[in-house]
Amino acid sequence: MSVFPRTHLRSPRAARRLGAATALSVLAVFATACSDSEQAPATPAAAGDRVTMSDQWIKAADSGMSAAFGNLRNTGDAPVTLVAATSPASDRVEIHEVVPDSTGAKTMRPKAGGITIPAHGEVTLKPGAEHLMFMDLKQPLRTGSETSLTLTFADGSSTVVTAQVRDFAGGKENYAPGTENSSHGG
Ligand SMILES: [Cu+2]
Repeated sequence: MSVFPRTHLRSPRAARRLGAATALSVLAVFATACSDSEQAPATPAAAGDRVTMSDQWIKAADSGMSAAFGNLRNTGDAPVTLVAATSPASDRVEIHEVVPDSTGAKTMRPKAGGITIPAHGEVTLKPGAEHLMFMDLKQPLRTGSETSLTLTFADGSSTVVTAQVRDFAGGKENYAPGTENSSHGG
């Protein structure tokens, strides 16, 4: 059965024109539907809402440097990258990695590009591996106290966690570049 009853069509030519117009309007409807769906995509949650940190702790220290560790888990469907961290306990917090230097000794340095956590994956920050370096403590970090830590991701979102201060004697790496002689738990 035709969409357009014959009685309304004066000639085959008119029928063709009407058919073309109908096709265009159908296309227009599809185009509208498409652009509507583009305007309202399923927005992925901010990285700060998808990443959790567990077992987070920071090494007790009287002054100078210290380091924070813990388990970062990404609950989302896309990788996220931790690009910065801050804490009221330190003027500056850096993301560090530990690599062997030319003599094979463990040396830590700022990690270029930050730390990427795979989709539905996790990364463990631990002594001798990636960690968050507190560069200049504002006051002593006493065992049993805690400090907050703000993690910022590549999309600009962030999350705040509370880290326990713990005694820790291991993880003595040198720091490169610049202060090669300073050794601390990192
Ligand atoms: Cu470090």
